[in-house]
Amino acid sequence: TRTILIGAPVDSGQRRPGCLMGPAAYRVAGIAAAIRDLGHGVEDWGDVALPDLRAVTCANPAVDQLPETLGWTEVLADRVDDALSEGAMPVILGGDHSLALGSVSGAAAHARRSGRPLFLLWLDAHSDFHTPMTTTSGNLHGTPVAYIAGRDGFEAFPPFPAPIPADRICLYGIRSVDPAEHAALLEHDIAINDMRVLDEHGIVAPLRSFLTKVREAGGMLHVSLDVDFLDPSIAPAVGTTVPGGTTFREAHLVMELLHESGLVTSLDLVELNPFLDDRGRTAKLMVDLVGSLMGRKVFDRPTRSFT
Ligand code: DIR
Ligand code: MN
Ligand code: MN
Ligand code: MN
Repeated sequence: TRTILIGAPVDSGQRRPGCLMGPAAYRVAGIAAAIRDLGHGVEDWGDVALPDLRAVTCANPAVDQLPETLGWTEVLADRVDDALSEGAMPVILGGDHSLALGSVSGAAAHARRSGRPLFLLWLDAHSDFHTPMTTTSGNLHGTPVAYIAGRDGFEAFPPFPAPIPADRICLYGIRSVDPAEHAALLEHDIAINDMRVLDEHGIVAPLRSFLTKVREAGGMLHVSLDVDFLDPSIAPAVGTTVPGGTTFREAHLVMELLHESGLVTSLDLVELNPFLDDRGRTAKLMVDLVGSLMGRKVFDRPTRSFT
């Protein structure tokens, strides 16, 4: 696989400074070498820059840093679309989760042109299903899934290219959902694999069933990995820790299954706040997980069928 690293020093989707240091932390933790050592091509396109801001308004006065987030959305959509158009797999080094407003837009634009359906796997403690109209925190990192699913309330943003139907979206690992998100999720047919589901069925079965759908549809698959998908005891470097996250082995198993599926076409690494890290351990763990997603394993196993 040819991979392209895209640095996204996005810090406008929440109010705790530090995510802008994420791309540098991933590079220091050796992300390029980790991928290259597995036999893949790696190109680093550097960090994207924020374009000149446009004046935009939003009916909800709580919304924070809308012009900045809009600027990042436009530039990242373009860059991710470019990387996919070169036949490569973009890996977006975040940056807070608002960057997915742009990265998934780029993937969706590319999928539409190539005539393939796009699927979304959201590995996160949060559902990120607010619209700019329903958010109470005003932090736009809590909104990308709603944008991607085509919900109303994003009039300040470019129309999402070919919104992803709810049955092609899989939320995985969630354990913190605000009341307005909860109500909206119940009206959409999104696969909600909260921690209760994963405790009861294990980490493998729900993922395999989603991957089967992707494969049968000949789809592209965008994976968005939020640091808080992981338990805070192993991944402290995130502004919004939530107890009860996935363990080291569970997270690696998810990555190993994703590798075996051969379906992942683009990847976000989001919400790493290196200022909160403990001697780089969270950055190193995220790089390690990327290694598993790109094919690192102790012994080869026959590729499994997911049915
Ligand atoms: C929280 C989002 N529900 C909010 N929190 C997130 O502020 O709307 N943290 N996404 O990662
Ligand atoms: Mn372009
Ligand atoms: Mn998130
Ligand atoms: Mn989160």
